[in-house]
This record gives sequence, C-alpha cells and structure tokens, in this order.
Amino acid sequence: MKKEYSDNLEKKIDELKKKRNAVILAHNYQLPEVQDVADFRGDSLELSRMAAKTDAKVLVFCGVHFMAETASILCPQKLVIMPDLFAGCPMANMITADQLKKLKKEHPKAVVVGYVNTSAEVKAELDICCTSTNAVAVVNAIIKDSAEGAKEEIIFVPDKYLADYVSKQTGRKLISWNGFCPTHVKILPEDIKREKKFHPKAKVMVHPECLPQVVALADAVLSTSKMCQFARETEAKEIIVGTEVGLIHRLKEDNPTKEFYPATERAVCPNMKRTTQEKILWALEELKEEVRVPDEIRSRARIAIDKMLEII
Ligand code: CIZ
Ligand code: SF4
Repeated sequence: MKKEYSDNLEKKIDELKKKRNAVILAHNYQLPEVQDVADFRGDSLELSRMAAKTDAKVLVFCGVHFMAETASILCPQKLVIMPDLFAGCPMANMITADQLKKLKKEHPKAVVVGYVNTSAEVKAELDICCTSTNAVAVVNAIIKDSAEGAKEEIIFVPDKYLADYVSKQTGRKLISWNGFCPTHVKILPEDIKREKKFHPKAKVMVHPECLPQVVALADAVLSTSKMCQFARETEAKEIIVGTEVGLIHRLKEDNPTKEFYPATERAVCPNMKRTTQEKILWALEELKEEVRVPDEIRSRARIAIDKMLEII
C-alpha cells in the first residue's frame, strides 16, 4: 500500500519535472525517498557543478540553504528552488559576515579561507572558498603562493574541527573560529571502538567535521564524495561510516556486495531530513521557494568560489 502511494507520487514528480524543465539535485545526506527521485546526487560541490552544467531552467535543490545559495551564485540565470526553505545548516549560521569582518580587521594581512558551509554574505568576505574534498589542497596552494612563505597568516572559518584537520595535514597554524557541526560531533571515539570490535575486518572512514579524537581512529578521513570513491575502490568488504547516516543508502546501492555500518545511528542532520517527496511535488507545482542571492553579494562570493575551482 505504502509503495503504491510512493510510486504514484514519484510518477507525479517525474511528470511535473518534465513539464517545468526542472532537475532535482539531492545531497548525499538526503532521505532515501528523496535520493530515489533525484536526477543527480552528490556533495555540495558536485551538485553545484551539475547545476551549472545542466540545460534545465529550474533546479530543485534538496539539501540545506547554503547549498542552494551556492547553486544560485554559480547559475543566476536559473530558478533555484528549495522544497523546504527552513532547511538551514547550524554550522553555517555560527558565523555572520559582521563577525568575519571583525576577525579580518584583527588580522589584516591574513588570507581568508571559508568552508562552503557558510552563507553567501560570508562567502562575499572570503578570499577563497573550500569544501571538505579540497580544503587541504586549497591551504597548500595558499602556502605555496604566499610571498612571505611561512609568515603569512591564514584565517579558516567556521569549522574548528575541519581547521584542526587541515592544520595537521598542512603543518600550518590556522586562525580558526568556534564553529562545528552538531551532527558530526555526535560521533564519539567509543562508537568507532565499539564498531571496530563488532567488525574487526572493517575499514573506518570518517568525515573531517568529526572530533579530532574520532579522526585519530580512522583509516581514511574523507568528504562524502571521496567516501563514495573509497568505498568503490577499497578491497575491504566491510566499512564503518563516520558521517551523517543518509550516505549509507547511496553506499549500499552503489556497492551491493559490501557491508556498511554507521558509526552511530545518532548522526542524523534534522535539517537534511526536512525535504520529502511531498514537498518536492509542491515545490514543482508552485515553483517555490526561490533562493536567489542579490547581485552585489553574488558577484563577490563568486570570486571566492571561482578561485577554489581554479585549484581543483
Ligand atoms: O560539501 C558537502 O557536501 C558537505 C557539507 C559534506 C560532504 O563532505 O559532502
Ligand atoms: Fe550542516 Fe552538519 Fe547538517 Fe552538514 S550535517 S548540513 S554541516 S549541520
């Protein structure tokens, strides 16, 4: 009965999507029912690239607000809509443009790096953007380019745990901010140790937003797009996954012969779970809610994103 209902809904979404010349983009952390109706799924960078590439006029962005903003920054001529406008990212909300301006004043010579998990207003204040896939490469490129070499200061906002990971990987001290992901900090070292005891042959992959004590126990520290690649390429048949649980749906689909165990079932991002098939259908019916970044902010934020795209 439930399946029939879902099939019906999926059929309606598909028909309306064609009528509206729309594509559905879903982040790797979305509910399985959302991933199942998506045209593309991926991390925020992959989805933005897809948004820029497609000929579709309407982008239905199933993720959180900063991701839809990034798509709008990269393709202002398209209509970007979110099925639930209240899906925000608490980490992105931990720093405002005014707070970053103040920090920049305290370190006037610093290069300013910002995680993609920031608002468009904050991105407009950055020198360069980064994602969890390329954060180490971005900081290494700055170190290489900087005229004074080791002396140049680097601000890295807002995630203090990603900053800690990048700092350890690059050997460079970073001026960080007190931001963090409330979902990834729910993954504890005890969780990894327990799962390793249950599955002694499994490899452990964790996201760099995790606590440093969790990162220290991992075989690999990866963004979600890199986790998908690692899962495909590793010889291991079992993998413990230290990130938001939504990724497991995709990992299982892509690798039917392998086993995936969430480090903890508690790692759920409530904002990522706000989007449902019903809301996608309404969004397509009403072409709402639009996410559009004002031109003045968009053009400045675009510079930081384009700089990142030059590096990777
Ligand atoms: O950049 C993204 O999509 C985020 C926030 C997580 C990840 O590693 O995919
Ligand atoms: Fe933000 Fe964390 Fe949710 Fe990602 S999982 S959207 S970083 S709160």
